[in-house]
Amino acid sequence: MANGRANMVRKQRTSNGKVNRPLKIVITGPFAAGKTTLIKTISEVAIVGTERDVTDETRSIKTRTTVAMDFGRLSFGEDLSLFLFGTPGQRRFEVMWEILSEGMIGFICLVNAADDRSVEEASHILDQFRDYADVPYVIGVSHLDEGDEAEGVALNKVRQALEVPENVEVLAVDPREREHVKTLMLHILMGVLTRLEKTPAAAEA
Ligand SMILES: Nc1nc2c(ncn2[C@@H]2O[C@H](COP(=O)(O)OP(=O)(O)O)[C@@H](O)[C@H]2O)c(=O)[nH]1
Ligand SMILES: [Mg+2]
Repeated sequence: MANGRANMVRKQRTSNGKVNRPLKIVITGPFAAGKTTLIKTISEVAIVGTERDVTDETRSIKTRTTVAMDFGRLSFGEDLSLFLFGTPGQRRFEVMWEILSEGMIGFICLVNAADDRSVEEASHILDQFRDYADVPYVIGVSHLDEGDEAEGVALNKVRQALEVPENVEVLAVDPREREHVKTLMLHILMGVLTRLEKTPAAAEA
């Protein structure tokens, strides 16, 4: 395990000699928020997932769920790639959250705006992830097409419910739409790059 992880985050040397490493971004959020869909939409490699049939009462919501993680990759130019790790949403798989958060340089928390329980659960997940590491994050609000509120109202409700600080973005996203997901990725990337510039030592670590 230790070895596998070391390989996963090992530094890459690019053709111009610059040392470079893949940046790990975690996609978290409650059950059925759209995490697996988001990674499938944007990943350049076939997603490596661990979905299994749902066996409990949530079966009516969807029939497959992530039990360990989803993995995908997204590159920007030659020098920059993001490794995307999607977490399971259900609390009984919570042990995976901390493992997946190790070494992350940012995270996205997705929340289903059409479901109050999802917003409640996101609040708990967000607290956990803020605890794991002090890294930039953005909130992606999904299922806006299913609610009856105006987008601005729904986004504000989520911001308040999750007590999101003013400097953190709460963005609308349909995880099925490539352009939406790309925009979300650019926002988290900007947050990460801004943070790295402010703390150059962290970039060398
Ligand atoms: N209508 C609608 N469906 C969505 C949206 N986001 C995700 N879904 C659907 O919700 C279901 C659950 O998504 P999934 O990616 O499995 O959720 P996960 O548990 O967070 O991995 C899938 O059928 C998605 O297509 C959205 O913004 N609008
Ligand atoms: Mg999933």
